[in-house]
Parts: sequence; C-alpha cells; structure tokens
Amino acid sequence: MKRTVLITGATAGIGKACAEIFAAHGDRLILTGRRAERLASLAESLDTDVQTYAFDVRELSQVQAFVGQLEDEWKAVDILINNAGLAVNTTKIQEGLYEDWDRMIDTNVKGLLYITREVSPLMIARGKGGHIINIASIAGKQVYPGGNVYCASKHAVDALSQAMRIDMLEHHIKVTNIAPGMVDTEFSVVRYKGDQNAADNVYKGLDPLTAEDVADVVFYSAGLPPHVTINDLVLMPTAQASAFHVYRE
Ligand code: NDP
Ligand code: 8X3
Repeated sequence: MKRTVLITGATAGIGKACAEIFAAHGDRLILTGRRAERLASLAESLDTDVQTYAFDVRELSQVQAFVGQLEDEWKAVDILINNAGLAVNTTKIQEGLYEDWDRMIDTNVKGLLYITREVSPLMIARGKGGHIINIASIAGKQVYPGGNVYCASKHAVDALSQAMRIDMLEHHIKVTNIAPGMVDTEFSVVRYKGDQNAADNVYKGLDPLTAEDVADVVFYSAGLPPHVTINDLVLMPTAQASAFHVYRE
C-alpha cells in the first residue's frame, strides 16, 4: 500500500535520494526545502504523486503555514524523514562566528523540533502509528576537532530521537536515528561556504558513502514489520572506522 512520506531537505543529497527511492517503490511524497525550483524539477522527474513546499525549517511561522496548507488527504503522514541540516565552518569555539552557530542550531535542532511538533500530532490523531526517521550523524556520537557546534547539534538530534521514542511510545510511533559517517553530497561545499577545493579534500583518497547508500538504509528501516524498529543505526564508508579514523589511499 502507498505510504505518505514527508521529507525535509529534499533538494539535494540524502533527502533527494530518499525521495527517489521511496518514489520508485510507489510511495507518495511531500518534499520540502528552500530551493523551490529544485523541488519542482525533482517532482517532475518522479513517477508518483508529489506535493512540494518551499520554506525554511528555521522559521516556525513558515513551518506552521506549511502544515496548515496540507490538504486533509496529505495530512495522513506515515513516515517523516527529518533530514534538513547542515554544518557551517570548522572554526574553534574561541574563534567561532555567531551566525554560523545560529544556522546550525536553528536548522539541525530547532527546525527538526518545529517539524516534529507540527507533524507528530497528525500521526497521533490518526491512531495508526507512524515512523519518524531522524538523519543524525557520527558527529552525534563523537566530537572531532573542528566539529564543536555541529557535533553538539547532532548530539541533540541523537538525544531527541531517544526522547521522541519515549514520548510517543504509547502511540506506536517508531523513531529511527540514522547516523552516517562521510557522505559525498553538497554537505562539505556548504560547510566550507562554497570552497569546492576544501570540500573535495574531505573525500580525497577514499570511497565515501553516496546519498543513495544512505537512502537505501533509510528505505530498509521504513519497510520493517510494524513490531520491528531500528532505533539507532551508524553507517560508514568502509574506509572510515570512526570520526577519527579514516584510511586514505
Ligand atoms: P546537502 O547539503 O546535500 O543537503 C542538505 C539539505 O538540507 C538540502 O536539501 C537543503 O535544502 C536542506 N536544508 C538546509 N537548510 C535548510 C533550511 N534552513 N530549511 C530547509 N531545508 C534546509 O547535505 P546532506 O544530504 O549530506 O545532508 C542531509 C542531512 O544529513 C543533514 O542533516 C546532515 O547533517 C546529515 N549528514 C550528512 C553527512 C555527510 O557527510 N554528508 C553525514 C551525516 C549526516 P535547501 O538548501 O534547498 O533549503
Ligand atoms: C557529517 C559527517 O563526519 O563530517 O555529519 O560529521 S561528519
């Protein structure tokens, strides 16, 4: 049966790959992100029912307006993939830029909370359970040099996944925390503020995960029987053993 899947951050990387794999299996999609033109061309390329909404997850009023606009039949969200997120910069705390910190905390923590706060009551009201999949990170398990505020924001996601699982237990809502290591997406270009060279260096000499690799795991997690939940899953490129151990040729 077709499921309704809401994906944040579907304009690029992991979110886009998730849209593609769920669509290929016949699920219908609500796709969000800030770049409207990317959402439109993605929707155009997918052979399934798609609704797109361009807004900024950092803005509570925009999140509420988005959920308010959903037609009743689209309010029946089965799976919420909280994926929108970013890292900005690798400066030390004593040299950090407040605007970088705000972008990370407002997007990765508050944005994820706003979406979850607005969407989870829709799941609960239906009384049919549901599934929230949070895209966390190895940065939510370990703190590495230059990671500081990004790592803190992803540790918060890890904690919020645990909290959601407790709070929504009685409503049969699954909560899956997915923690990838290095994935070659636009992530590093964003982190290094458009410096493609710096971004390329992150993945130099190793075979990183692709967005599709992560999407495969998300899709698998979403397909388990109702009584089975993956609570927490760390996935890495084989060349990465931890946030600190990477083997480069
Ligand atoms: P990308 O930069 O390729 O994609 C990020 C997505 O998030 C884009 O669709 C972007 O859309 C969206 N986004 C960012 N800020 C906002 C915002 N304020 N409002 C709405 N949407 C927003 O990176 P990834 O695909 O790699 O990242 C996806 C998630 O995976 C993030 O949470 C990231 O932290 C996590 N992750 C990434 C890893 C990696 O190595 N790449 C490893 C572990 C976790 P738009 O700009 O159009 O708004
Ligand atoms: C992104 C992966 O290792 O840069 O979350 O933190 S890492």
